[in-house]
Amino acid sequence: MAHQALEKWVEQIAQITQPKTLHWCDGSEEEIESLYELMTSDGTLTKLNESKHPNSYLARSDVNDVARVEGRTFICSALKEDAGPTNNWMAPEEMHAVIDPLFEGCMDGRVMYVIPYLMGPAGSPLSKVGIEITDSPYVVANMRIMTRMGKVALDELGEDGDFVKGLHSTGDLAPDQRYISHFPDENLIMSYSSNYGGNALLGKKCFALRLASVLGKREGWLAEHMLILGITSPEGKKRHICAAFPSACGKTNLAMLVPPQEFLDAGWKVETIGDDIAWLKFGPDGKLYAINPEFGFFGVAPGTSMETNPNALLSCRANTLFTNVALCPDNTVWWEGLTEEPPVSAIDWKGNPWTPESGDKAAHPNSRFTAPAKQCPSISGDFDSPAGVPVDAIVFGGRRSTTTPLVYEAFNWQHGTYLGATMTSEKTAAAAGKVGELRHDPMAMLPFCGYHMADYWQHWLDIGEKGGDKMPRIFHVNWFRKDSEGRFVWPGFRDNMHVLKWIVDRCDGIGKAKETPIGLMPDPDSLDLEQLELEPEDVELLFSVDKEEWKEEVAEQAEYFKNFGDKLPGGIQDELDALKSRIDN
Ligand code: O2Y
Ligand code: MN
Repeated sequence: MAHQALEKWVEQIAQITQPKTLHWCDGSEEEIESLYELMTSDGTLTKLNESKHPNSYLARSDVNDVARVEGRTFICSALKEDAGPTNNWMAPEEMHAVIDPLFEGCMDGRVMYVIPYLMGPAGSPLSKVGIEITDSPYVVANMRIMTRMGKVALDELGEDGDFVKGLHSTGDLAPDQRYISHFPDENLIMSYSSNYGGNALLGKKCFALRLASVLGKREGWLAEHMLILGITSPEGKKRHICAAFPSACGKTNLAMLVPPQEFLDAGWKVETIGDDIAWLKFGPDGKLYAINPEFGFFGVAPGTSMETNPNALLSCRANTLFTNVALCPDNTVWWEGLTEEPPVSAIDWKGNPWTPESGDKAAHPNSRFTAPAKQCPSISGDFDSPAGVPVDAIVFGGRRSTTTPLVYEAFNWQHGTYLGATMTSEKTAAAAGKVGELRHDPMAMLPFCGYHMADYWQHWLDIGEKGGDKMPRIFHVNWFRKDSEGRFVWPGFRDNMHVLKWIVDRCDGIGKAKETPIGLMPDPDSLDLEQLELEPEDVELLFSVDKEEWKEEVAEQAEYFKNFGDKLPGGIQDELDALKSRIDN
């Protein structure tokens, strides 16, 4: 028996959008082969060199459609108050009045694809079903990599299961008609006039973070912008870490970290469960368990190389869709940072001839690879586990050239929530705004929290209250501290393993820590940094807490919290007051 509410909705959308045909996606090989054939013959895709990139393709997006558009992303809750000061809000009826007419007849002459997809492993109590309706075969191909698509999702849905509705149309890609709209009360996403990434692959940021965060608040769980990794010690003890970082902080690299040789020799193992999103729910034993709701990686290409992230590069060798990277004469791909030597010539992301002398970027800075997660050499055997993995530690991070030490631990869950709520990062050249300027990005959820940020912090406090002493420990890291000459002091990349080991040691009750005004910090010798050959003054800087800098930090945090008025949770205010008094004394 079919799911009647689903069939009715699909019929209704077809009536409105008037496609020439309707196609229910089953996720089969035959289906994707025919879509790839269609898209190569109409020029949407270029087939890549079959021996070097088997079954892989290159797409170029419209030049005005190359990234998520926060300015045109809306939370349409009934009350403005429920979207809060960090989201764009429009009343649901007002947004419907704007966006519904855009969908009228918008699929004329096009195929309407119905994509059933599952976020999370089959049979998991943490997983949820979404249905995306789209007129873009490129979106279908991406969704097939990024989610568990087709029959598996319909089986999970059954005859009367709940699902999140997503309606997407390419429109004519006009930026001023672009709307990424979320209707939490209707479990509905409507996206118009963009075919790019987070704007169009509705399972990712729109469902798995913005709507899921609202569902999590209602149902007592957390939808987080976090990687998930597993670390196994030489003794065979496995620990799991979820970590949230703003963009440009090396999140994908950490998710796929290859430990330094001495750790490998000693028997340490790091495994990847997720690179971007984690759903966390209480298990039957009262601990928090995490799943990665996604099935693939939508990774940023520039800067990815065998040196910076071999596991990412190996993940996208085959069965991969590249978007906005450069095309080499032998039909392989290239982007800035892939190799030291650029190709002698290429076709750039806009489709124009390119040489290194041209001075332009060959690949767009936000160019991407969409690759199956299971192709990652470090993927964990628990990736498909319906129960998820027990979370031992949560790590927050940011890019700070001053003030914030390499690593410290929160005193408790409430203090840890405060560390997440006060996350800041310096803007890099890739982000809009002045380089170096601080941007607040609480829990790295600023663009992704689907409701009032202060209510979200309260939800974190409530979850902590419920979990009691079974909650994960919370840490803060900063890989980006600079010396007076502007040089990064910490080598980063593989050597972040030294910090992860201290975190794991803390979870095991063997890592030593001392109390400081900002939290619990390691003695530098408990990190065993000998191999790194750091100068003593570098080590001192990495672990220093300068009271004058922290006085400014606290004042700035207090100023930031004014944006949330009397919605600011008491627990967060208490932590601010306590930090201020520890710094002042
Ligand atoms: O511009 C986009 O649509 C991609 S943004 C993105 C992609 C993968 C993982 N995270 C992000 C992000 O913005 O956090
Ligand atoms: Mn992300």
